[in-house]
Amino acid sequence: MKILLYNPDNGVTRNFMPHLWMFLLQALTPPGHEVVLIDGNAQPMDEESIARYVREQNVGLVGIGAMTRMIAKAYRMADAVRAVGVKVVMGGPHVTEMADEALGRDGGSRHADAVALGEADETWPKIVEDAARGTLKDVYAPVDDFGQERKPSLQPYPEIPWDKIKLDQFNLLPGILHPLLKRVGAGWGTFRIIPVESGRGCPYGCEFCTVTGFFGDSIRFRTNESVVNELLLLKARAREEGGQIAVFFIDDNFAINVKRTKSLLRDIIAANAQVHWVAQISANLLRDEELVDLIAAAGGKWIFIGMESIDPANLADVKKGFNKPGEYAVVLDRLARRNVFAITSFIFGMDNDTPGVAERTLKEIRTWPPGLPIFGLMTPLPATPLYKKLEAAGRLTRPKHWQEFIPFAMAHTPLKMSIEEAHNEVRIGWANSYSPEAIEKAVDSLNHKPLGYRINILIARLCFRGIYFPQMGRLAWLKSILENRRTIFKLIKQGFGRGLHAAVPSVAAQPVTEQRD
Ligand code: B12
Ligand code: SF4
Repeated sequence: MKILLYNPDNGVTRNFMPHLWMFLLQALTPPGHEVVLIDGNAQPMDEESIARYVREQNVGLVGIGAMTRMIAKAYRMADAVRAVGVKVVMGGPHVTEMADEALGRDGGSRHADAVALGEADETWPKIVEDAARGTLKDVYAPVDDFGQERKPSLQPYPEIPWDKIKLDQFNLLPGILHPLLKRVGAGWGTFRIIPVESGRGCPYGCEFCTVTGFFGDSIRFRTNESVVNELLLLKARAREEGGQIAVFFIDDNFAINVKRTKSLLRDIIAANAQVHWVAQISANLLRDEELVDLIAAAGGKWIFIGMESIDPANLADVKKGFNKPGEYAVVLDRLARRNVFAITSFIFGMDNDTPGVAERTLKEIRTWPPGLPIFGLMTPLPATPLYKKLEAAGRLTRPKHWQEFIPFAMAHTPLKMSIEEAHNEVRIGWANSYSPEAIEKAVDSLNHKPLGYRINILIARLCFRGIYFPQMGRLAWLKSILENRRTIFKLIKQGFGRGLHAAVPSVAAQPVTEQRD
């Protein structure tokens, strides 16, 4: 049977990274079936084209995964596939919580023939076999023989054949840059960011987050060996195809067990398996100097920190009181001293926020080493404690906001400001952090740092501005490049001064050595 695994585009930005679930399920598919992956962010498709594709390619089963914000598109694509008589199974965080919606049991129309609840590592082979036999069931739940929920241990973990998988659709380097990159030299034919997980689960239970409910509060880890082998495979692939690979450790809290993280990082270093990587780590875990040393030595370049707010009352309100705004600056300095950048994520529209919250936050941010601040709105995702609280209080203004997804739009009214005011605060946050002046200031303030480090933040800022300001397509990119030409030319000038080869950081092909001031 030919199986298509499809992830819809998010309609706003092009994701910079493919989705892990597809590669994982592909690796877990029983032998005898062919699996094709299409990520809508890399290969945009509409209803007509997916229907045509499954007919022409004789696809026997389509698996669709989606987050809440892509679910409306996912349903439309599923409807188109089912209309040509091909079975659809859906999985992922949204349909796990809203299975009745996907199956048309809530009074709406049916979109999926089957739904895979929760983690599907163990149910997927069964789904494929049932589909091949024509005995697909409505619901597949990860349970043991006694009907108790069973979470995959991640030991053993399937080997994802990164050396063989077709990754053509996931090259981040636009064709327009190829001639320039050829001048830079070998090793820049492709640039891919690959998702890798080292563990699952988070015990913290922040009120707005799906993770504790979905993956559970006990953490499961892969063995160090299996993670290291995966990195070595990726590194070898980058070398073979004359390209660059960076890794996104998608664990929700990569250092949740500091002792284990340190041992993994030591093993990465010992095996010379360093590639440049990004990981999410909460600020409270970055107090440990040795951990941060190891992060830098093992290839860590960007750490995503869910700061959420600089107001302790807001943090306590959403059960994230373990974040201490008073120590944010120290943590960021600790990373910056090792040339590790921080992606600092904030949420506006929290219940203690008042107009002016963006400026108050920006004022703090300006005192920190430059990084990548990002701003979002408090969003009640289905089945989270936040959703339940707001629903019980009658505060949801768009209870089924995902059915008509609007980017950067609230679905409830915060207590101390209006919805419009909250939207405005987010606009102020982005406009002030990603204006050409702000980008120039950030790059200039790093004049004492290596050129590669400054190029890194320039490219990252140009990419990240696309999360909020529409930046799809060549014209939008060209506009952004023109607006930032002063900063770009400054760096190019310095680069040619030193020789461009020396200036452009190689991402994967060389061992990463710790850079200190
Ligand atoms: C990496 C990541 C991203 C990446 C993008 C996704 C990517 N390319 O990988 C980035 C950083 C861009 C991102 C952004 C956002 N993310 Co995000 N992200 C994640 C993260 C950390 C890891 C995803 C992952 O790979 N997990 C590991 C895999 C193995 O798990 P999985 O995807 O759930 O798949 C398993 C099952 O769900 C199931 N399954 C999944 N799909 C399918 C399909 C089929 C057919 C079947 C059978 C089974 C199946 O099988 C898999 C194996 O068990 C998750 C949290 C998490 N731990 O999952 C949040 C998460 C998915 N993100 C979330 C959110 C909210 C966002 C944002 C909206 C945040 C924001 N406010 O801006 C944005 C928007 C994304 C967009 N561009 O539209 C939420 C989604 C909740 C929801 N109900 O939708 C999550 C769960 C985190 C959270 N705090 O709650 N994200
Ligand atoms: S926000 Fe981060 S720390 Fe909080 S529960 Fe979710 S994954 Fe855990």
